[in-house]
Amino acid sequence: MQKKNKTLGEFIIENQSEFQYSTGELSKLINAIRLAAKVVNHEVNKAGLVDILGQAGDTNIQGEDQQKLDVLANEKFIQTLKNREIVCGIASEEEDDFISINSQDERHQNKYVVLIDPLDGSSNNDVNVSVGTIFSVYRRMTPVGTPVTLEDFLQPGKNQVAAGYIIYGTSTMLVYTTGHGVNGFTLNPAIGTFYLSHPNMQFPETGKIYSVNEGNYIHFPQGVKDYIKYCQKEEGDRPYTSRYIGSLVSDFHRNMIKGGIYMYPKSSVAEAGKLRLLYECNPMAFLAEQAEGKASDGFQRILDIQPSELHQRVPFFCGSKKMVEKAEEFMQA
Ligand code: P6P
Repeated sequence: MQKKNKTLGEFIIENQSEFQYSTGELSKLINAIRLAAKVVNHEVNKAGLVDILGQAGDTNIQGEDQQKLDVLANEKFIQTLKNREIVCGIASEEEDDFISINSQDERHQNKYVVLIDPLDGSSNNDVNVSVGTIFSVYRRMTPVGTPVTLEDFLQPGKNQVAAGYIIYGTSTMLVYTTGHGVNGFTLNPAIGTFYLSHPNMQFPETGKIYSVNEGNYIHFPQGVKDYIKYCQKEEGDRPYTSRYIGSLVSDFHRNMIKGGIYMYPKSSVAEAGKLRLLYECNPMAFLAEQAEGKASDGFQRILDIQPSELHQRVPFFCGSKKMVEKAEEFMQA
């Protein structure tokens, strides 16, 4: 068990050898994310004080109104990652296409691609509810020395080499994995340092919280309706508690600590659900499995899905292993 109060920097150095292909690249990559997280955190925390709330007057490829903080978070993460000589490409929820980053010497020597949802749950910005950044890291598939291609981004989630989120909540935390468990770091804003506060985070095997937007109930498949009624039935350790913040990172984080299941199913009005496979479901699924939890689309493991499009959506069931398995039983009945 890792000693608490270690700084993120110390932790990265001590665990450097665990990162495949490591030649100090993990440090640069996570340090880039750490820096961007502190910049975005500063903006999110003062958002109520300056004219940065509300619409940026544009919409993203999802057709969603871009919040000003979305745009700022997107710009900060892209710029910070660009400045490191290890990222050859970035895909973002806020960018229609992927961004190719040529190494300064134009020799395309950078080895990693990063996919981000720069500010997930951003519709909560104006009402002071927690939001988060989600990131996913792969080693490129195409040869080093050539420009990055779409193939480098359309990898199944099981190929991820690192993934995590920053949650801008009552405290700001960076939670990530490189395939050796999940560790949470809390920011001390007074000195701008992240400290290891939640070593070896794990989902309880089961729980009593279910997170789903029940406003969509009438549109859900019958299996989802039946599972929700199962959660609400007075029997054994049920009824469960319903908790849904409308911010995936916040619901996921609470359920990982307390035990629970998060669901964003497909419906008659959203044939593939709402969440995006590449920069929401895959990183959260990697974290879930590394934390002894489970993540599926109701039928197959999220991390096994072969992506076909950059912004494709998938149904998402994620959390305590036994709760996801029970939901799958109802989906597959
Ligand atoms: P709905 C935020 O836009 C998000 O992607 C997740 O963070 C959140 O869980 C979900 O969508 C909320 O969607 O349709 O329930 O408002």
